[in-house]
Amino acid sequence: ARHTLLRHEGIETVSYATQSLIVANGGLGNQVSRNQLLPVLEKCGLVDALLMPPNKPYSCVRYTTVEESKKAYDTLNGREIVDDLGQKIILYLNFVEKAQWKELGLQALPPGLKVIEEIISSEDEKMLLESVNWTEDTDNQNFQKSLKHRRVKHFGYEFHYDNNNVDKDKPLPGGLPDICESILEKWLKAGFIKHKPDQLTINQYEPGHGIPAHIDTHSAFEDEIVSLSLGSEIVMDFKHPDGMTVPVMLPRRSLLVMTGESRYLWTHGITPRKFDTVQASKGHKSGIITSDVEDLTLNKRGIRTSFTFRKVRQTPCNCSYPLVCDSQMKEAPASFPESDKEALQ
Ligand code: AKG
Repeated sequence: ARHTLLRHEGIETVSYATQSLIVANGGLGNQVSRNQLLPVLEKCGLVDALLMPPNKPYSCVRYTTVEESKKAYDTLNGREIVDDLGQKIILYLNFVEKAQWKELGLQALPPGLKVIEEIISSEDEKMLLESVNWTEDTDNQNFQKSLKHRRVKHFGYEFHYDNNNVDKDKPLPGGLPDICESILEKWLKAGFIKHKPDQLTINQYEPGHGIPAHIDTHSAFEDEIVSLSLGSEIVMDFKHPDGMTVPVMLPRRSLLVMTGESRYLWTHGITPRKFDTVQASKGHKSGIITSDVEDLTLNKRGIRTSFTFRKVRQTPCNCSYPLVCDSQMKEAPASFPESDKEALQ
């Protein structure tokens, strides 16, 4: 374990006892949560800090005294624990000079992005979830498909994953479900949304499911795209073309509103996995998952159903992001990744 850490992560372990230990295999990236690891470590002494970096298979613990960290090394090195998936893993410990982790810069939500919490009541949530009939067959007017990593259903217009667009001349009969009407009216009146949507995609994600990172085709939909999270919270990743990723918690019953830069320039996607890395102290409140490694843990995903509302665009897009705008480019960009196209063939 010592050599692997050194080689891949640039972590220097030392052969003498210090207050701090690297706990290999005891990381969020290994499905070991803070709630699980901390009590194990605390049996050996007072823990001053436990740093759990996102997606890494190790963590770093600092005890208040060297005696305590020595005790942890003697009792826990080579010890078996059970991870959050019920699998046995063996911890390997090594002393390090300092428990530290290079913090990423301060993060902010992508410009134009908002998460409005508690936008609907639990009763409305139940009603909306019960209104989705997943058993209808595909002859039905409202197109439904099982993609590789989720189930989808379209209303108003069918979204074609092969060309990432809608057939504007062929609206689906029936429009949006009646049940959405009063909810959308309320949001318009309250100023949460600016346009009345005419297209709805319902996605259902089991734990382990996801959606590839994508930008909704500019020429297909107007600026404002909103998504209602039902049934369970999830972390959605927003990526800037420069490579910066901002993970954002979408709580159950919240509305994600993407406008401007966040709608046109940043991709959004959900990584297919069973656990999300979340802020330990915040509960499941919305917003950025920061890189505060002293405050991260794992959250088991549940079944999430999202209602994504959009307004079909009738004129070419003239946004300020021509490099990613299919209306302003000679060749159409491939905005939805191959994996979804394949799943539909
Ligand atoms: C899509 O259907 O294109 C989405 O991005 C869905 C987003 C969501 O599940 O909230």
